[in-house]
Amino acid sequence: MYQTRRFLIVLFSLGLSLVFFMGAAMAGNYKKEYKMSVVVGPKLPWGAGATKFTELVRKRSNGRINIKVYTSSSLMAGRQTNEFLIHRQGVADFCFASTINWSSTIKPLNLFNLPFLFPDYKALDAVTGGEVGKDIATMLHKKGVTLLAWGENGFRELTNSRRTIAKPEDLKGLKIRVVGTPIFIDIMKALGANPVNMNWGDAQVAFQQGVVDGQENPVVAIEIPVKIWQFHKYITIWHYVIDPLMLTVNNKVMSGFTPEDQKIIRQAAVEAATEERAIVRKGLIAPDLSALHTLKQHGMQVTVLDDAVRLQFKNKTRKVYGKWVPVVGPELVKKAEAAIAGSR
Ligand code: X2X
Repeated sequence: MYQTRRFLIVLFSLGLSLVFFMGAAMAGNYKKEYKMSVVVGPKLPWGAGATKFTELVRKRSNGRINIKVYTSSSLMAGRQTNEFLIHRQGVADFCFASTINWSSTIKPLNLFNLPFLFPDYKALDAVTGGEVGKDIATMLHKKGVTLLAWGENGFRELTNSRRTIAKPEDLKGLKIRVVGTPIFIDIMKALGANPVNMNWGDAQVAFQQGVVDGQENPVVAIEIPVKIWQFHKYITIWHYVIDPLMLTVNNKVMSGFTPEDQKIIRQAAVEAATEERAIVRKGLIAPDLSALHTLKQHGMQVTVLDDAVRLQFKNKTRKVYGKWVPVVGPELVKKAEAAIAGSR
C-alpha cells in the first residue's frame, strides 16, 4: 500500500516536471525578439496597426512574444517588392503587407490590381471575406506564410501637381510614380500617362523635388499623413484599384509557438487589422466626407468621378484587364467577379 502510494507520488512528480520541462523547453525555443516588416512609417495607420498588433501580443502573452516593428521597408533596404521573399526566408517573421508589394512575386495577388474591378468596400469585403479570401490564404500557406487577418491601405486615388484630371485625356503625358509591379505600368500607359516605378522612400523625395508630376495612394492611409498637398494640388477620386493589407506570419515561426500563443496571435491580428481598416475607411463616403474636406482645407482641388466618367477610364483599361486575367488565374478572377456581383 505504502509502496504503491510512494510509486504514484514519484510518478506524479515525474509527470509534473516533464510538463514543466517541456513548457520551459518550448518557451526556450522562442526568439528574444521577432521581426515584423512594414513598408511605410510608424505614424501612418498602417504602421500604427502593426504596432498595435505587437502590443496586444506582448501583453496577452505576458511578454513571452516580443515583436519589433521595422518600418519604412528597413528589412529589405527600401526594396518593397522584395518583402515576400524576405518573409519566406524568415528575415521578417511577421508582416503587415500590401498585396501590391507581393504581387510581382505572387501573381494571383494581382487580382486586387485589376483596374476598376472593385466598385466599393462591400465588393472588397465579399471577396476577402469569402471563398477567394480562403483560396488566397491556402495559396500563401503553401508558399510558406500564414495569413492571419486582412487590413487595408485603401482605394488608391490619383494626385498631381499639373492639372485637374476629370477625363482620361487629362492624364496624357503626365509622369506618374507607381510601385515597381508591372501591371501598374500597363494601366498608366493604357491611360496615356508616363509611368515611372519607384520605391516608396524614393518616391517621397521625388514628390518634393518635382521629379514626377503625380502619384496614386489612398487618401486617409497615406495622402493625408504625408501631407500630399505640399506637393500636389489636384486629386481625382477614381477608385481605380483597392489595396488590402495582409497581416501574416512565417509558417515555421508560427509552428514554433504553443497552441495557446498561436491563438493569442490570431486574435490580436484580427483585432488590430479590423481596427486599422475602420480607421482608413473613415471620412471618405457621404455623409462623412471629413477626409475629403481635409484635402480641400489644405488647398487641394478634389475631383470625384461619377460612374459615367469612371466607365470611360475603365474602358481605356479593358485590354490591360484582359491581359492580366490569365496571369492572376481565370478561376480566381471568375470567383471574385461572382462575389462582387453577389454583393450588389
Ligand atoms: O508604395 C506605395 O505606394 C505604398 C506605400 O502604397 C505601398 O507600399 C503599396
